[in-house]
Amino acid sequence: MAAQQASATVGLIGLAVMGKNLALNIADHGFDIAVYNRTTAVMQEFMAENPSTPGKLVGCSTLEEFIAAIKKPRVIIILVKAGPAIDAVVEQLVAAGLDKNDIVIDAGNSLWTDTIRREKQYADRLKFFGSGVSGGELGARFGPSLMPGGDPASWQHLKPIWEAIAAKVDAKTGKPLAGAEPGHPITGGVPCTSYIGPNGAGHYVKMVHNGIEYVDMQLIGEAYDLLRRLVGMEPQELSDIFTQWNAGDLDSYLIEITADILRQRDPVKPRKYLVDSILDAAGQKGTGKWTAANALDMGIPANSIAEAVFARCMSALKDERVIAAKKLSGPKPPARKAGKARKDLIEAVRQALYCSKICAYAQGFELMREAQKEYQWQLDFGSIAGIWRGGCIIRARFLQKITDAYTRNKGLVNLMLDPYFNKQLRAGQKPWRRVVSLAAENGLPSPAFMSALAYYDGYRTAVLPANLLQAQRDYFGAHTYERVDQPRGKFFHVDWPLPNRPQLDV
Ligand code: NBP
Repeated sequence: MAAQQASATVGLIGLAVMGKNLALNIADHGFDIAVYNRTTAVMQEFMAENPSTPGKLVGCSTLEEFIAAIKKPRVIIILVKAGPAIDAVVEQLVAAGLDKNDIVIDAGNSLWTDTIRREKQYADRLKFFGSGVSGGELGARFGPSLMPGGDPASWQHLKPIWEAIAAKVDAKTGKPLAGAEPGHPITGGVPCTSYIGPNGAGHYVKMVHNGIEYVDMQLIGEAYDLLRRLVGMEPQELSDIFTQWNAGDLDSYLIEITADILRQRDPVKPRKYLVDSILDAAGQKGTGKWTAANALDMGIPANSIAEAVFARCMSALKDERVIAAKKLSGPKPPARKAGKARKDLIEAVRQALYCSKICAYAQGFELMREAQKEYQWQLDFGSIAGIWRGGCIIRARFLQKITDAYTRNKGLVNLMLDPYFNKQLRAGQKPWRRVVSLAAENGLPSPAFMSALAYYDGYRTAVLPANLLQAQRDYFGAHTYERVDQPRGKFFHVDWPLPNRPQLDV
């Protein structure tokens, strides 16, 4: 179907998993949409597979045709592989005749600093805008969580489309509204999108979302492992436990799919559970690493986010671990638990998971708080938690509690200081400590549980041993120290007693 005239409200480039599903979501909401893909056959197949949609699909074989098919000012969504492909597409769009008032939205997982750079770089040729999109294939199709960042005037053009296609939550309960089907989208409810801030703010918030997602997944993995090896549970029993947990405070998409996964039989060996046939070597695409690296750059302790990335790195050392398992000693496997001991331990793991989750989110929100200072953004943390309530991978009942916390106190310094979360941590910390102790005693790796507890204890400790560390730095490198009895920012040095100290810079 070739484009004849400018009839489409919006255009989309890149018809891989995300692009084709987002295009259908947009069309389901009645927007006519022009679509283009570098490999024309992909576009043709997409058009053939979707002969009739509520909004018209306009398949375009060339970028010139594509541009001509969209009404001005053009709103063009790019969903191609993040990185140099974005620049390549933008340059091609300009060459094909894009107007300087046209709005180009990079909806991929781009590094936020690239978005900041691109907005400046293309400023005299087009209006570059960045938006995080979360929820994978199904989210894109039936309602993703959308994190738009860029020029507020450009947002006004994108807003009607983004609000229409985003996931929706119930206005009162904050629960995601389900039941969308092809051609029948959800129209009521509160959309899981709102303007995040200028330039790279949307992509930054999406990156932190992914960093938190890494910890959420790692924590669930550790809970599974502890229940299996400390308590002695099998996948079907574990599935039932996760189903129970999903009815309480831990109610979330990731807990729900974990319950499903654990009851799945192996299609090749049906007597086994599939989880036992899957190799324990995790992949990663980089957004968790970006979050951890940014935390290091900004000096923000996001240790659980970093540990979740390292845990995937450790898992990837499969061959080394198999050899080391035979050579490095550790405690014997614990005895299987029964009766009350078993029930208590399962509940303790649940509490440890909830407390650790609070710490992981506290770290993510601290990061965003620091980033907004660095980039002069004014982020609305309650609204960001609100956007994540539906459509995205970390959607959870818990996020409503975060929105409530920032509604109570917009200037909340750390999530753990909010009365609700403070109370949860107070109530859960005894079993949490017990679980971490048992993991250490029994040689079971639980880096996310352990680092979350270290974060909690570090944050609530008024005097850390950094006094000794500063003395060491002054001793070997004359790096100076501040005194407890003097104002901050005043630095001292002492001539330490040993002669011929090497002058090192650490
Ligand atoms: P991919 O990231 O796999 O990219 C494939 C698409 O990019 C195809 O349409 C391909 O065209 C196009 N492309 C490439 Br590769 N290089 C190009 C170039 N130089 N010029 C023009 N087009 C080019 O697609 P995806 O998985 O749908 O993801 C799209 C974006 O959304 C990514 O940034 C991804 O990180 C992000 N994201 C993905 C998910 C997910 O669940 N997959 C979730 C959230 C966000 P071709 O057909 O001609 O090769």
